Formats: sequence, structure tokens, C-alpha cells
Amino acid sequence: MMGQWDRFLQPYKQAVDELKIKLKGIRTQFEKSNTTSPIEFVTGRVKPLASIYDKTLEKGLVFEPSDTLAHELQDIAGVRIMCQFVDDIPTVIELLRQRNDLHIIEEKDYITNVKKSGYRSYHMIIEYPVGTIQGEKTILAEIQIRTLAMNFWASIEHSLNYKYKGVFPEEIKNRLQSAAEAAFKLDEEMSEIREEIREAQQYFTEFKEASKPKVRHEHQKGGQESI
Ligand code: 0O2
Ligand code: 0O2
Repeated sequence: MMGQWDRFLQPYKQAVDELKIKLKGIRTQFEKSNTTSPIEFVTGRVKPLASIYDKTLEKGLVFEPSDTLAHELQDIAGVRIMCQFVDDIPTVIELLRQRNDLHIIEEKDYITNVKKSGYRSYHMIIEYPVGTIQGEKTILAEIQIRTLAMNFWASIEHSLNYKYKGVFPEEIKNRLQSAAEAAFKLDEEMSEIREEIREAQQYFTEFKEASKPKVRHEHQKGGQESI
């Protein structure tokens, strides 16, 4: 039984690993071209079995590896892209729309349409082909795109949710909602001074680059290495 789950989840694990590498690659390309990256960092996970189990209870599904489950739970494979600024998000969305190694089937904009909890993020459900020894298998995956401030809020709300098992006391609920607004206010403030921040970060990167010791490739006969 365990083996069945392992087999079922393997392509999802493969997909998460591949997507993380590809998305981190975007960041590296921006860095190499000395342009600030719209992607700050990327994380990913395969939904733990316990969470899959909870979701099947919630949705009234049978808890067993099946095509139905693969179809109904669209976030078994999940990657999360964190951005410094709110307006990096449309840039990342565009980069993803242009790719032909994944196929976007749904987009949910919880930034414009804030959830009742106060949650903000941009979600995409994608079809992603994974090469397996039995041939190509297309799986569904969820990509969440959010700012650092949205991520901060979501991670804290998530732990509180766990503590209160989803039933928040009214006061906590209200405080979380206003904290979400405060986080968004911070995002807006940062956007306004974005150019200033960008220039400083650019200057900082160039400074770091310039102060790196130069590596000499010429062979230096007998002499001392000079830097
Ligand atoms: P680096 O060198 O820090 O970029 P893996 O263990 O390889 O399967 P991964 O990616 O290491 O998975 O772990 P995970 O949990 O998916 O992602 C965590 C990554 O996010 C780590 O980077 C953290 O350093 C990075 N991270 C978390 N918070 C922040 C943050 O606030 N700012 C930045 N810039 N990065 C953050 P890596 O990938 O281990 O390598
Ligand atoms: P995990 O792995 O714990 O993050 P549903 O399937 O009904 O829950 P839907 O519409 O299919 O909802 O999915 P939705 O709401 O687009 O996205 C679900 C995921 O978004 C959640 O995954 C969270 O990661 C995140 N999310 C959505 N709303 C909130 C919120 O109010 N607070 C926080 N912290 N995160 C939220 P799961 O399923 O919770 O799994």
C-alpha cells in the first residue's frame, strides 16, 4: 500500500524538483545579465500524505491513489515563487505564459480578489509532462506567486490555522485581516520607492563584483601569484 503511494507520488516529486531547478534558473539568468531578478526565491513541496488524506475527507473522495485523486487535488505538486515587489508578479506571470514546457490551465488572482481571510497570492494550475520509464506522464501542479510580505502573512496565518484547526476566534480573525492589509500597504510603499531600492541593489551587486579577487588563468612560471 505504501509502495502504491510512493509510485503514485513519484512523478509529482520529479515535477517539483524540475520546476524548482527551472525557476531558479530564471533567477540565475537575470543575475548573470546583471539585471535584478523578478524572482527572489523559489520553494516547493509534494503535499504530505496526511494533508492529502485531510483533503480527501473534505472533498468526500476515496483515499487511494487514482486518476480521480490526481484530477481533483490540483496541488499535490506545489511550487511557490517569491517576489520582492508586487509588480514583479505580472513579469513572472508573463515569463510563465511564454514557456512551452508547461501548460497553464487555470489562473486565480487572489491579489485583486483578496480572500476573506486576507490571503493574497496569484495561483496557476499547470499541466506538466514528466518523463517516466513507462513513457510521458502529464501531471497537474500548482504555482503560487506572491511577494515576500504576502508570504510572511500566509506562513503565519498558516501556523495559526494549524493551532486553531481552522476555527479562529473572532478577534484573531479580525487582527489577521488587518495584518494582511498592513502587509499590502507595505508592499505598496515599497513599490513607490522601488526605483530607489533597485538602484541601491544594483550598486551593491556591482560593488561586490568589483571587489572580488580576479582569477588569473595565465601560467605564471615560478613566480608568485599576483592578484
Ligand atoms: P540558496 O542558496 O539559499 O538559494 P531542496 O532541499 O534542494 O529540495 P530547497 O530549494 O533547498 O530544496 O529548499 P526549499 O525549502 O524548497 O527552499 C528554501 C530556499 O528558499 C532556500 O534556498 C532558502 O535559502 C530560500 N529562502 C527562504 N527564505 C528566503 C528569503 O527570505 N530570501 C531568500 N533570498 N531566500 C529565501 P536554497 O534553494 O536552499 O539555496
Ligand atoms: P497547503 O499544502 O497546506 O498549502 P480548496 O481546494 O477548496 O482548498 P482551491 O480553490 O482549490 O481551494 O484552492 P486555492 O484556495 O486556490 O488554493 C489553495 C492553497 O492556497 C492552499 O493550499 C494554501 O496553500 C493557499 N491558501 C489559500 N487560502 C489561504 C489562506 O487563507 N491562508 C493561507 N495561509 N493559505 C491559503 P492548502 O490546500 O491549504 O494546502
